Parts: sequence; structure tokens; C-alpha cells
Amino acid sequence: MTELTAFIFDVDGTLADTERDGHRVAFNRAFERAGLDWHWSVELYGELLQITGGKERMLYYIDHYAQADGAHEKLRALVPELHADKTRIYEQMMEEGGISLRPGVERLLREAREAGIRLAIATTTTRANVIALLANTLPPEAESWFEVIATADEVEEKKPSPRVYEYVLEHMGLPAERCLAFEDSMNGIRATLAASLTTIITVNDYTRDEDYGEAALVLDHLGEPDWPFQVLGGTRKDLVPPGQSCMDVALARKLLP
Ligand code: XBP
Ligand code: MG
Repeated sequence: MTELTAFIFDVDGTLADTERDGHRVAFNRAFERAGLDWHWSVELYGELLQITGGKERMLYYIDHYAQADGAHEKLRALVPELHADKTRIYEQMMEEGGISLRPGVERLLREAREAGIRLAIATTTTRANVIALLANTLPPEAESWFEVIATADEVEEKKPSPRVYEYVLEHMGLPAERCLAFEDSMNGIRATLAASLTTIITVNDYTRDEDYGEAALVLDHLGEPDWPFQVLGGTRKDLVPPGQSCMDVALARKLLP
């Protein structure tokens, strides 16, 4: 069996449910502050999530939804400042503590560290958002738990491109076979599979109806001893021992090819 060496985590939707009550709300506040009458409902945001990256999502919205009467170019020019403001708002929301980590995330991070498993982050979100989330949901030193934090600031190409995962593997000096990736979405798993990474999916309300046929495991969340996960699917689901309540290092080791 291949030696398990590292866990690589996506952020939005995987470490925390940041999309509906975090990013979406921050986008809407930025629109309001800019005097725009745009409002992204919970439902519309689900559609817009197909487009990864906040700037790209706004550009897509302008092209497909905004009633601009030929003013699309003017609106497109607003995107960098709107996005910078959205990031400031998101950071402030994290400081106010509105978002917590998903079940089992902190437990698994701590167990992995004790077992000597190296940790990294691969996300298409802005670096400031990741730092704000970690700083406000984990102990102050938690940023240093992650050997590489690869974000949109380091890798411009967004998922489903595998570039951000390839960047992490290059910087850790590891082959994909020795790592396990954690994702929550189709765009995420397209990226991990294109980087040849064994993948665990934890679904959320926006992503549970997708078909994750090639994931090693599909879970509702990572589980806590008193809050068991449900195994929803995956090519390696038969390796989960009966009565297992959480994703842990021992189970992770079994999932590698
Ligand atoms: C996350 C994203 C991000 C956030 C917004 O994807 O698509 O764009 O929604 O962040 P993933 P920014 O979970 O696959 O990394 O506004 O900073 O782009
Ligand atoms: Mg995600």
C-alpha cells in the first residue's frame, strides 16, 4: 500500500460552509455599497457557483443577467473594485465569527498533525479570505499547520483546472499517489482528478445532488464521535468498517490506491 503523506484541503464548502452565508452575503453587501440593484438570492447563487472565482462570477452575471442596455463594458470595469470591497466585507464577517468549521474538520486536522501527516490548502478563493477563516475558527497559530496555502493569489487559473493542486504537489515535493484531497464540488473534483489525486467529497446543500462517480468516498461530512457521518457513495465505500463514525487517519490510509 502507498504511504499516506499529506492531506490537501479545499476551503469553500469543505473546511466551512462559506458560500451561502459568507461569500454570497459579502457580494450582496458590496453591490449595495456600490449603489447597484443586484441581489444574489440563495437559489441564483447556486447557479452562479458553477463559475469559480468571485471576479469571474461577477463578470458572468453581468454578461448573462444584468440589464445593462449596452453598458456591459462599464459594469465589467467595476469588477476589480467591487471584488476588493467584497473581500474586505468577507474578512470583517469572519472577524465577527459568523462562520464555523464543518463537523470533523478540526478533529481531523489535529489527528493528522499528531500522526505526522503533512497539511496543505488548495483553493480558488482569495488568500485574505482563507487567512481570515483560519484565524477566526482555529487557534492563532493554525495558519502554520499548513505547509502550503495555495490560493487565487498564487495560481490564477481557477478550478476545474488542476493547476492549484499541481502547485501544492510541486511545492511539497510529493507525488499525487501519496496524498488525499478533500473537496465539496464538481469543479473541485474535476481539478483533483485531473491532478491524479484520490479524493474524498463532503457534500453540502449546494453540491449534494451531483454525481461524484470517481470519488473514493462521498460523505455528508467528516463526522464526530457523537455526530456520525453518512457514507453516500464512492468507489472505496466498502472499505469503511461497520460502525465507523468519522473520517480518521486509519480510514484515510486505506483509501489510497
Ligand atoms: C471557491 C470559489 C470562490 C469563492 C469566492 O471555490 O469559487 O470563488 O466563491 O471567492 P473552491 P473570491 O471551493 O473550489 O476553491 O471572491 O475570493 O474569488
Ligand atoms: Mg469548494
